[in-house]
Amino acid sequence: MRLLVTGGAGFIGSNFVHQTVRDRPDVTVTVLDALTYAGDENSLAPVRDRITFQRGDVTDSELVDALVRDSDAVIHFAAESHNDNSLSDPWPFVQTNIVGTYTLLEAVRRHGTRYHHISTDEVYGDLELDDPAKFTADTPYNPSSPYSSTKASSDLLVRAWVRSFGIAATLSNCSNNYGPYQHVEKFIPRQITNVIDGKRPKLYGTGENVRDWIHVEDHNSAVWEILQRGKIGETYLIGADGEQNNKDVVELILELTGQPRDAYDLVSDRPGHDMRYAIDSSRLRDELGWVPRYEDFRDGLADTIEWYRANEAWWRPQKDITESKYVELGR
Ligand code: NAD
Ligand code: TDX
Repeated sequence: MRLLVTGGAGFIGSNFVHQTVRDRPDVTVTVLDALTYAGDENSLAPVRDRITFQRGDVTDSELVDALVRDSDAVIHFAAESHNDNSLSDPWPFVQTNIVGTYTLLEAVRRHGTRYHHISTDEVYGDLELDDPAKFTADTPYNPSSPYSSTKASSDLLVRAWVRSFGIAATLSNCSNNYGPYQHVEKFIPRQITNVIDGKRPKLYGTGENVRDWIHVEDHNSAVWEILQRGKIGETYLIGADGEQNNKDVVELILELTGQPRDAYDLVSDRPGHDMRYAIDSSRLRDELGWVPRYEDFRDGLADTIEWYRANEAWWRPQKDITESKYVELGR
């Protein structure tokens, strides 16, 4: 199989490429990535001689057409992915997340290529802390931020292209990922690298907000199940029953790094901050038999902390510039 992976130099995409090269020698991987501030070719260094890397933009229709023509399937990870950035400047989110998806869909339609769309649970909005409900594929879309609204828009384009043009697409909406190669702007790597630097973790608001954590390897194993055995047109929610509030996550990072559990700062809240996400992944488990491997968050987090300690050369160039953006935001 010839697989085109967009956003393969980002966090989840690079882990997907590593996993694919490691476990599926019959698959030929081409990565299309614009190498924005969030993309790093070094994330692909361990597999660089086993893949083809094409630097380019998913909104470049000529380039996308040529790459899709030569592929059997496309996994579309590329996106602007950080909520805080989308509040400061929404335009790149509209361009990459909406126009980029449109560009891929049109190429897939022309060439009859199998397409899998990577999306997020944030399209469903948020839940109250005491709500027993979890998100399912039938939960109405209700995105809160410029980021999540552009992801929601891209999902709706995919659904319309399936129904109107009959493209062979599946969608997945996953909860918060953690693991190696995640940019230091994101919550868990930001706090781990703060502690490594002798700085205090920063919790938005009161730290009560809940995220449903999943290890990136589990997200990617689910994507492979869906690509191979998912029903065309179907949406699968990916989650590993990993609900934790932000305060508990920070306290665990402090404990695992030998710091006092209260050595963090509360900082100003993110505008429009979603309170809670929670995924019901029973369709994926029941229909496709998927099970997560990383069931112990504490162990997965400890491994991730070790990875950031061992790979300072990978994240160090991004750290100061990222923190200076947060200083401007007062967070
Ligand atoms: P990331 O920001 O780490 O990586 C995004 C990658 O896309 C980068 O390599 C970047 O260079 C590339 N890119 C950005 N704009 C591009 C463009 N116009 N053309 C080509 N490449 C471009 O993001 P991530 O966390 O790995 O997220 C990957 C996907 O998974 C996104 O679609 C995101 O919405 C989705 N998702 C992420 C999470 C999470 O917790 N991180 C959870 C659910 C879904
Ligand atoms: O310094 C911080 N302190 C803090 O308390 C940062 C960076 C974040 N937070 C909070 C905000 C959220 O409640 O931690 C939680 C996680 O924040 P992010 O890592 O920014 O993730 P989130 O906004 O939940 O979105 C993530 O999950 C869904 C990804 O970034 C998205 O791409 C994905 O779609």
